[in-house]
Amino acid sequence: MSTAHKNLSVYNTAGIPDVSDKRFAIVTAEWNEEITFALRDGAIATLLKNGVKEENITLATVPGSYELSYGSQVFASKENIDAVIAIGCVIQGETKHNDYINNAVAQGLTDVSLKYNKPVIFGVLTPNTYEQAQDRAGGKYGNKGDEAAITAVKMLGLK
Ligand code: DLZ
Repeated sequence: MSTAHKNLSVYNTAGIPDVSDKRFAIVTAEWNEEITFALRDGAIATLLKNGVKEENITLATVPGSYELSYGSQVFASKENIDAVIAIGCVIQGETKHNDYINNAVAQGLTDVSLKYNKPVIFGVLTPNTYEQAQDRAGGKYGNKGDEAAITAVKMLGLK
């Protein structure tokens, strides 16, 4: 998890590729939507700031983070999508649900990325508390949506 030593909205601008013709899908989980929609806003703003055209950003939602893998696969499998950003927020509760969801999503997104040979970015917060989520959704540690978006942009530079 990020700390005071790593603001999620600060990134190295060296070597950012031209993504003016690239098409992105952002798949956002509705659980903890005050957090996830703030992450999505950050991701959109960062894509636009780095030259992505608004019409080249497709938005979709899924009910919860567990559904991000399938939701991402729907878009990664499309020829007209170059990269997918999966956004969610799984907060630790009284049970171990967070471990199961986080592990499944991390593995699922990796599988989709390798299967379709496209960047599929893990824009999922995994905090212990709601306050920690707020800190990383535009709060004192920046916005993980920004980090996810610039990661997608930079990964396209590898292709
Ligand atoms: C069930 C559940 C719980 C307890 N917590 C979260 C959470 O913190 N964040 C999140 O994105 N989703 C949560 N979910 C919902 C699951 O991701 C999933 O949508 C349901 O288990 C249905 O498959």
